[in-house]
Amino acid sequence: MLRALCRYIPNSFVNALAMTAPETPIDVALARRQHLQYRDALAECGVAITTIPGDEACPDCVFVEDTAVIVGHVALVTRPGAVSRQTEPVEIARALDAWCRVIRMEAPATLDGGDVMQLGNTIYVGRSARTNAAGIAMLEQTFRSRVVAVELPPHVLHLKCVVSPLDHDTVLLAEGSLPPALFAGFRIISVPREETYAANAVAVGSHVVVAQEFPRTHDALSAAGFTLHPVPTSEVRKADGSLTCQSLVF
Ligand code: CIR
Repeated sequence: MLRALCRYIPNSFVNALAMTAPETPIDVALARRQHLQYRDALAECGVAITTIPGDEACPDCVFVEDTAVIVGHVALVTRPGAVSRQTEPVEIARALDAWCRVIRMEAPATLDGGDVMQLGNTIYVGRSARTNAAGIAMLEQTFRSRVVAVELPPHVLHLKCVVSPLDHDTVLLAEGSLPPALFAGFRIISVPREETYAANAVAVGSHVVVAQEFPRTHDALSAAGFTLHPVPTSEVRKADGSLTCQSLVF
C-alpha cells in the first residue's frame, strides 16, 4: 500500500517564504482546512497517511516534499536550498526511519525534492536556485539511476512547478515551459499556459489530486481516463506551494 507522510501547518506559516509577497496575508485557519481536504483527497485515492507535528521554527515545514527523495526503500533526506528550511529534515528523517533506509545529504550539497521527478527508470532533476551540482551528484550516487538534469525557465521555483508524473509513462506538462523533447518516449498531457499552476498534481494509480478551478486541465486529464480529486490551494499558493509539495508518497 502507498503511504504519504505529511506535516501539520504551524502558526508561523504566515511567514513562509514567497517569491512575491501575497496580496492578502495567508489565512492559517483556512490553510489548515485546505490541508485537511488535501489529505482527505489522498486518502480517497487509497493512500495511508501519517501526519507529524509542525514546527513553529520552520514556517515552510508543511512542504515536506522538499525534504526527501524516496526510491523504493531508500530515502535520501535532503539539505534544502533555503537556509531557513535546513532544520526541517531532522524530524522527517526520524519519521521516515520507520519505513526506509535513511541517507542524509551533507553540505555543500543542496537539493529540494520539488526539483526531483521519477519517471520510469529515469530521475529528472531541476537545476534551480535551491538545487546545486553537489546535490545532483549525491542524487546520482545514492540511486544509481539515469539522472537527467534540466535547466528551469526563469522564475520557476522547482521542476515540478511545471511538470509532474502521472504514471510510469505519462507526464503532465505546462505548455511553453520545458522542451517536450525532454520527455521523448513518454505520453504528454498538456496544460495550457494560462493554467500552468495545474501542472503540479499528485497521481495515485488512475486517480489524480489536482488544483481546483483549472477546467481545461481537468478536461484533458478526464479525457485521458484519470479520476480527478480537485482540492483548494489558495493559501499554499501564497507561499509558492502547490500539491506534490505537501506530501512524501512512497
Ligand atoms: C519555499 O519557498 O521553499 C516554500 N515557500 C514553497 C516550497 C514549495 N515546494 C515545492 O513546490 N516542492
